[in-house]
Amino acid sequence: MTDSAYPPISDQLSEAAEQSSMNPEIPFQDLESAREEGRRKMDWATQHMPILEHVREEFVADQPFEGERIGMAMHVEAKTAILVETLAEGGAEVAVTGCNPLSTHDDVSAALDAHENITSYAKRGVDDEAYYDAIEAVIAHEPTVTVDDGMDLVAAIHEDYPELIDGIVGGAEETTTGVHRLRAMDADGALDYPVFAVNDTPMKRLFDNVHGTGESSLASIAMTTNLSWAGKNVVVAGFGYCGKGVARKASGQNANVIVTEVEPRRALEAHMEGYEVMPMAEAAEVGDVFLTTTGNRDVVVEEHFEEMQDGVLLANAGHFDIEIDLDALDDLAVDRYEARDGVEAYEMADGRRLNVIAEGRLVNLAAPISLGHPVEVMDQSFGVQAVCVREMLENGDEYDAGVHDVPDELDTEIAEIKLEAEDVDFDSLTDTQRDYMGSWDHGT
Ligand code: RBV
Repeated sequence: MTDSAYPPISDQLSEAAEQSSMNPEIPFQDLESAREEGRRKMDWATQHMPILEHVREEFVADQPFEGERIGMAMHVEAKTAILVETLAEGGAEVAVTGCNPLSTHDDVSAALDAHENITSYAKRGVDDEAYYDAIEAVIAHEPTVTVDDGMDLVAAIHEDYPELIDGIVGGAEETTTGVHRLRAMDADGALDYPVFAVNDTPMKRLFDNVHGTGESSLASIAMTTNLSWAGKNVVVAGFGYCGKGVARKASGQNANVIVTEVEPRRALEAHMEGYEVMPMAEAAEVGDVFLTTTGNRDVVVEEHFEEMQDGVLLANAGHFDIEIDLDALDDLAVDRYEARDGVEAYEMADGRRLNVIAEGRLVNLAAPISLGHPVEVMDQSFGVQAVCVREMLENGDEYDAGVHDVPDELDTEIAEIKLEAEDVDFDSLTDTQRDYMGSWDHGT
């Protein structure tokens, strides 16, 4: 192991507990009760994760990860914890930390850290320095496989620990932003080991990005504000898979959905779906809620804040907190205060209040009451992650450095496990049909 002094969550919580009689804000009086609560959350999640249960049974029997070290940076909460345990029970030593300073559940992190093959460094509310110290602590385990959500682990290894790359078989990336960063890195010739683009599989994107982001973002905003969607003008920035999900679910909650886009075919698609499409400069004047899903920076900026109505809600569902220009908003504000848990009101000179939810960070995970995507969709995404790690370790030689699509048969395997668990039967091609689909010499 390379050097890292950053302590695992158990040490951090034990120290916090010692001080808890002085600080009533510390939620867990002792490490043991934190672990029990974390385990309770995981027990609930696992009841609704038949795919990981299936994969776990296979891994326990086959021990495909014996002797491997898996480094992970993901949202450390109950569902992710089931993935982490599944990999550990397949024989790996796993070191894990968060991929967002606000998405960790400390109790779950503590429960994971109790496992003999797992070290968890994830802690909620860390500053930038501690966030990166924890990433380094994971890297200090010298992983042979990395699993990222957002690519911070891959980036830190390439920038600061390139000597470890020879020992890394490969990696897997969970999210759109991470895959985007990886592809940019690959195009620059700077990515030195193979990484699977888990995000881009049908089993991830068509469910997690669409339904997961749609449901959990809207639920988090509703619970954080106690406000209704019905009759609101909801501005969805970006009509990618996440934006489509948010738009569809908001529409289902009786909101009037406005979409902003920069890509002509997506703008047209949104228009043909029946949403209003307009530039953000116009949407700013009429929106009640603004939800960014673009993955790009500076989507809602000063000129937009100046036009917004009193009381608007601003939230981001993209991976990083760069979509809403909070520095500019802060500069415009004459006052700032916490209007509710997870809601920061910025008061303008003319008295208008613009309310930012979860500090402009990934709202479905970073608001105080957020729980991330629903369990069922994460079961699918993490099922794909699990078989990708297996594939990388079984057939790593077949993958050159760079970004790789997940082999379709792995994605199909996960779909079949899920359909069987749901007791959904479906058809298969006859031989004649298969021949027909594979031939070109038939016409009218
Ligand atoms: N995501 N994870 C959760 N563990 O509760 N919820 C969402 C969870 C993932 C999702 O797959 C998405 O691609 C990514 O978070 C964005 O960081």
